Amino acid sequence: MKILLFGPQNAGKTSLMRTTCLGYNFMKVINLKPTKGVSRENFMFRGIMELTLWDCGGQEVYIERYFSKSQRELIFSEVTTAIFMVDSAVVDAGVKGVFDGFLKYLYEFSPHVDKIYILLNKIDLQNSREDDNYELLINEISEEKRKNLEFTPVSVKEGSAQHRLIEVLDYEIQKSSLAMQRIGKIRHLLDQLKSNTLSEYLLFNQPDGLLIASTFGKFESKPLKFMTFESGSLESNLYHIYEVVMSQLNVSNASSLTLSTLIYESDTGYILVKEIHDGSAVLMSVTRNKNPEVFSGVMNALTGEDFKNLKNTLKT
Ligand SMILES: Nc1nc2c(ncn2[C@@H]2O[C@H](COP(=O)(O)OP(=O)(O)OP(=O)(O)O)[C@@H](O)[C@H]2O)c(=O)[nH]1
Ligand SMILES: [Mg+2]
Repeated sequence: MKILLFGPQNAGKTSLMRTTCLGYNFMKVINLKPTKGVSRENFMFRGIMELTLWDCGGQEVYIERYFSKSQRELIFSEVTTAIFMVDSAVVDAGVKGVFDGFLKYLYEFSPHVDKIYILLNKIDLQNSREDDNYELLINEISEEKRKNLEFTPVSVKEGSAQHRLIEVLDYEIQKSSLAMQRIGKIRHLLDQLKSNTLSEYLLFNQPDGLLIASTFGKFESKPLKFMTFESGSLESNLYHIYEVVMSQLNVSNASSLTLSTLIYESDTGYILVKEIHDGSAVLMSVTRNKNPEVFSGVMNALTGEDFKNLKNTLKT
C-alpha cells in the first residue's frame, strides 16, 4: 500500500510519520532537517498491513521536480491513500498552487482514490490560522470534487494528527480483505488461547505500539511505549545475573538476549508479557485469578501449539 504524504516545507510530514509509525515522541523529532526529495519507508501498520510511506520533502525545488513531466507519474501513480499537510501557522498563497498540482496529478494517475485527506497542522500554536488555510485551499474547487476532500485541523505536537492518521489507516484496513482475513485469523488464535487458559490476551505491534487484536473485541488504549524491554534497570541486572548463572552451569549456548518473557504479579492475578517473532510484536496475558493451574496453563499455552500458530501467522 502506497501512502503519499505531500505538502509544502515545514508542514510536519516527517514528524507525523516518525511519531506514528515508529512510536517516537515529539521531542525526538523536534530538530528534524528538511527532507531531501522523497523518503520512502516501509512499515507494518498494526502488525497486519504493510505500508510504504512516501514522505515527499516540500521545499520548492522538490515540488517542482515532482510536478515535472519526468517524475509526476512515479510520484502520483498507484496511490492507496493520499494525505496533504500544511503548516496552518502560515498562510501562503503559493501553497494553493502546490495543492492544485497535487490534486491534478493525483486524479490523473490514481483516479481510483476516493478520499483525499488534508491535515491543517500545528493548531497548538497561538497564531495558527486553520480557517484561512481552509478557505485558501478549497477556493475554486468544484462542488463535486469538494465531496472527496476531508479537512481536519490537527497537531502533531499534541497527538491529534497521529490519531487522525491511525483512523485513516484503519479505514484502509477495513477495505482490504487480505488484512481483514489476517486479523480474523489472529483473533481466532487469541480466543483459542483464552478458552484454554481462563485468561485474557492482548497482542501489540512493536514498532508503532498499536493493538493488533485482543480477546476483548474492541479495546481502546494509548499506543504502548516499549521502554521496559530496553532499559528497565531490573531487567539489565537480570541479564547479567542470568549470564553468570549459565556459565556456572556450563551452558555455553545460552544468550541473555533471548530472554523474552516478563511476569508481573498483582493481588488478584498475573500478567505475562512475551515478545514474539524477534520483538516485532508483544503478547500480554492477564489471568483472571491466581490459581497455580491457571498460571501453568498460560505458561504451557505460551510454549504450545496455539502460540506457534500465532507466531507463524504474524510472520507471513
Ligand atoms: N508547534 C508545532 N510544531 C510542529 C508540529 N509538527 C511539526 N512541527 C515542527 O515543524 C518543523 C518541521 O517539521 P517536519 O516534520 O520536518 O516538516 P516536513 O513537512 O517534513 O518538512 P519538509 O521535509 O521540508 O517538507 C519541526 O521543527 C517540527 O518539530 C506541530 O504540530 N506543532
Ligand atoms: Mg520532511
